[in-house]
Amino acid sequence: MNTNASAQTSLKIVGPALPHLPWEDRPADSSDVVWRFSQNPIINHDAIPTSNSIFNSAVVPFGDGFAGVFRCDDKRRLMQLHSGRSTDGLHWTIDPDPIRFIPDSPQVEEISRFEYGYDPRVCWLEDRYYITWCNGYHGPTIGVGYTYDFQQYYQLENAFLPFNRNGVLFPRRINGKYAMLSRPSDNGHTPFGDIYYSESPDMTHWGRHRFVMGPIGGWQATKIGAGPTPIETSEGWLLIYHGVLTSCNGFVYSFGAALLDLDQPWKVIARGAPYLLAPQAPYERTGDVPNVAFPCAALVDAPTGRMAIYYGGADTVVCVAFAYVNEIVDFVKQNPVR
Ligand code: BMA
Repeated sequence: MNTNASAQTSLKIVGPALPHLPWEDRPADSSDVVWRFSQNPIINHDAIPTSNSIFNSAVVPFGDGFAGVFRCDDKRRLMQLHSGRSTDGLHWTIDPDPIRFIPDSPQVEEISRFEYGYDPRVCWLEDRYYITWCNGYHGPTIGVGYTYDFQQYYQLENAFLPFNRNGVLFPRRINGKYAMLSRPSDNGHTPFGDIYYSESPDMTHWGRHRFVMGPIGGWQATKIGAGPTPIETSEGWLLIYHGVLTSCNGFVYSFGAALLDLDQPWKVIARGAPYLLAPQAPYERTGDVPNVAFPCAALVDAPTGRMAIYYGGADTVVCVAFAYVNEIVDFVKQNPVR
């Protein structure tokens, strides 16, 4: 059997063809559903002169190549967002100047003083790239902005009151509304955290909040949070999410997957019991915050189901792992939380 072929499936993936996405076949001696890029990390902590660390970052297809928003903690240890471009998705040129959002309206100007920004997500939705991030406004909440060109960025109202983290947009309207997952939190190193669903008619007013899922034990015992933009499939939305375990040595961040109902995404169809990837490589175990694998983006080639997951390693570097969407869906269905 060719272990590099994706499993036979009738799964349909909604999305563009992306034949040039970064890719490396599964190692011959591996049966893992998610496998690491052999050249990890792809971005080192000092990729720009001012950076202490670059991690938890989001990328999308853009033009002939790729673009993204990167979390760069600077040498003052302030958390900044930077724009980046790449032709192959692996070698990145990161703008040395941080993003400064332009208020989209006079009302937004009132809240637009940049305190800090981290853990960005980027989502192509209708006609532009939306950015959501953890935005400092009297504590962490979900900042929302957009760009057309990854040069000028515009800011909208924060989606929620503090405290909230891990705001992740769905890539299309659901039942006519914009839709977002988020994780209400506290002002510190939150020891709890459930994923909620919220909707909006206009990307400004968010409501009709619904509980999606919470921590359940093991690698996802303490808190969970949505990762990359959910991937639409004929079996439901495939959500990759991080889960946190509290060990004697502090938090351990791994990631796994769940399938959410297409029309009512707060309904969980299946949730994988085992993790897909836990911090086991040296660059996930050692860094500014040890034992962290934190996914913020995924590139998918819809016709083949090949997928490149971008995640931060140990709050220090950017890494990539590969998978087939249909294999993750099968894995979740075959190894569900009961
Ligand atoms: C979370 C966020 C992430 C970080 C993680 C581990 O609360 O701050 O950016 O990767 O902690 O430190």
